[in-house]
Amino acid sequence: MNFDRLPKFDELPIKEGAPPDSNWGVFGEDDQIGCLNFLTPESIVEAARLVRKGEVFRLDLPVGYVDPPILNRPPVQHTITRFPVLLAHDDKLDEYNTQEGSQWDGLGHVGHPAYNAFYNGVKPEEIVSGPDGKLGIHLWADKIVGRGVLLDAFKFRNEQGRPVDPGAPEEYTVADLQQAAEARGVDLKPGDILLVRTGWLQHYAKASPEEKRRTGTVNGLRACGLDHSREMAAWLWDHRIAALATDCPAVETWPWKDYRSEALHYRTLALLGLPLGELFDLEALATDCAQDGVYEFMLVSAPLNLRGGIASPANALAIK
Ligand code: UVW
Repeated sequence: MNFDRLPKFDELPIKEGAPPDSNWGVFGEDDQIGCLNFLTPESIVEAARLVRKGEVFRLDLPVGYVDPPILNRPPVQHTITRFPVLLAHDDKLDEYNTQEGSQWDGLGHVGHPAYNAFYNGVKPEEIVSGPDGKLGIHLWADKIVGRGVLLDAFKFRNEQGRPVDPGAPEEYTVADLQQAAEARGVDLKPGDILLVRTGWLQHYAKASPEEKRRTGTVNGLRACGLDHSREMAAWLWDHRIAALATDCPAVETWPWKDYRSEALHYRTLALLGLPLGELFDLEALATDCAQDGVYEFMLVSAPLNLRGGIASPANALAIK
């Protein structure tokens, strides 16, 4: 597919009856993987060339690190069970929510309330567990491999003398991201898996137990993030970003300004089919990028092969 021929954001939608600012139909009537279509065999081969020093960065937090998990999700219970006959053990995870920590939001996670639909017009009743479930996370099981790029927006804003308070719903704009890229000589390319460090996770690491308890609740959570503007959606689409992940809880700020129509979740997951990664651990990677001045790497993520699944632990590695 020649991505240059795809419509620009201002030319969307291309399909009659599709919502404004949606790319529904661009990757096909029945497409279910959205912007992951930007990842091609050629881009995977290119990404492999970015492995130069043999360093591997795990991008997910340990399971159970965010304690309690945010947005009232239950904490996972891990027990080790003893095998009856052999000297052997198994694991048992109870109450495991695939979004308890570092995670991908699948395209069945959030739909657009104004259209009562998910990406590409999928209806809520089509999102079901099992192989017939539309937009299931299993469709990504072998898809997320490509060139990762880190923008350390938190560091950039600090250096600018315009620090962001990660524990408040303060926004990063398109201009912040664009300038953070330019400051480090990063050129975005079609098919990039874009990682944005917002500073939220290093803030959370220093929080008191009381603050962490408050952070776990829907009403108590306060977090910085990307702004939810039309301009942001346009910038992501026109750069042909394949997936976007950050170190904050919702990619965009929390609480959202408008739960009815304006959230970045609606603009990306529902209207563009752009996967969102949340609570990615970008700390060690950001330190390394600052040291060697290289902000690109191979990124490999193998989501759960859960048929009809809604989301997945990130299971992500950046390899330099
Ligand atoms: C919701 O948007 C409800 O959750 P998350 O921020 O985990 O995607």
